[in-house]
Amino acid sequence: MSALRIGIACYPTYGGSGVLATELGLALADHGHEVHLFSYARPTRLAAFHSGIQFHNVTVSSYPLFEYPPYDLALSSVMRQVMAERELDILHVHYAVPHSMCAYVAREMLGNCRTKIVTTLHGTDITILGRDPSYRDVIPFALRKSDAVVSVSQWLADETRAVFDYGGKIHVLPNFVDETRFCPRRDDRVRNELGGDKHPLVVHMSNFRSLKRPIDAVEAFNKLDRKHGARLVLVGEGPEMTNVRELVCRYELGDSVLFLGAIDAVEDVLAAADVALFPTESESFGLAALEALSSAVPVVATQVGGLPEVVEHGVCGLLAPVGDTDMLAAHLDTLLSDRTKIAQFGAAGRERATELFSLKRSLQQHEALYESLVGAPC
Ligand code: GMT
Repeated sequence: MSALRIGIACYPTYGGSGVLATELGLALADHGHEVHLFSYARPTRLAAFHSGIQFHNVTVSSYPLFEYPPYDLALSSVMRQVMAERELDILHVHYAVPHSMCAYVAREMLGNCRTKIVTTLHGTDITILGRDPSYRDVIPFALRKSDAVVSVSQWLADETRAVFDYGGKIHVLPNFVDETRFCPRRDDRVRNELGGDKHPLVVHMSNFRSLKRPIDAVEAFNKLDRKHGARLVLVGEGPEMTNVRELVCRYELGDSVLFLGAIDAVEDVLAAADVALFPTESESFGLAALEALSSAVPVVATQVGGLPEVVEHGVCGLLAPVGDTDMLAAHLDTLLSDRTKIAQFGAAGRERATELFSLKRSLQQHEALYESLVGAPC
């Protein structure tokens, strides 16, 4: 396809939507497209200079009247400027609130519809904000004004229809993984450092919000009753961490739980693990679960949201109802008791990740979508 001029708006922080948007931008730039990234800070994954990507930092002026400085207006203005100067073909916004509405306002200000707007829904922009009276009318309005709406799972597409009574087309373009980064471990250095030469390793990786139910990770792990001498490796930081520490103390699990905090090289830790554990309450997709599969690590998770689209129960992981820590513990036990099963599930997960959720496949899907929109009548 011919090179396009593509704008991408996202949140810059550690959340999966910002990571995916940035990785997509990098892949599009590597493929010869001109990419413009909009955010209020440089996304963490855009650390290095890339000649194909320009970063437009959105700054919000303060003013004595502003109790809430209007980021949305500042973003719309920057979008409009770049749309006009570079004649963007596509403006792809990630996470509906407020990015989708900003894209619409920017295009209205410009007064022509050359730039096609794509809105990708990531999860809580629908499941939480979509039900919030402050936002529930504006989100479907912005979706109807988008030229294409994308959801990261079939479940989220169905949920969007249910929440908004939205009848437009929703393209399902799942999360993707860089399978060269998240790959099976090549040596045991990190695994040995974590004690994996003596103890099976169960890893839980999240932002430790209550939604991720990290407490259930500790509860389920405790129910193993030290049977396998396993270690629970906790990766990430967040508001529930104090409660997690307290529970670890109460169960006297201090010698079996490792707190790694928020680290960049999560791929090394994931690949070192025997099992990855995600007891989450709600998940539109579950990028971390996909990264575990790509690392050939079986997943024990909750049967919720889009997770069953990622983790095939009984093939590359085992699922349990939300809050059922007995069943989560039983699943951990099943896997930790059988190294052959761990290897089989791991291989199946790696195959699933590389076949269905590769960066290359997602790039093709996005390019095909953009191509279908460019030049289309308004
Ligand atoms: O919706 C959120 O909580 C934030 C969002 C993010 O920015 O990380 O997470 C969602 O988007 C990810 C990327 O598409 C998905 O993998 C996560 O499952 C999803 N989180 C939830 O649905 C809770």
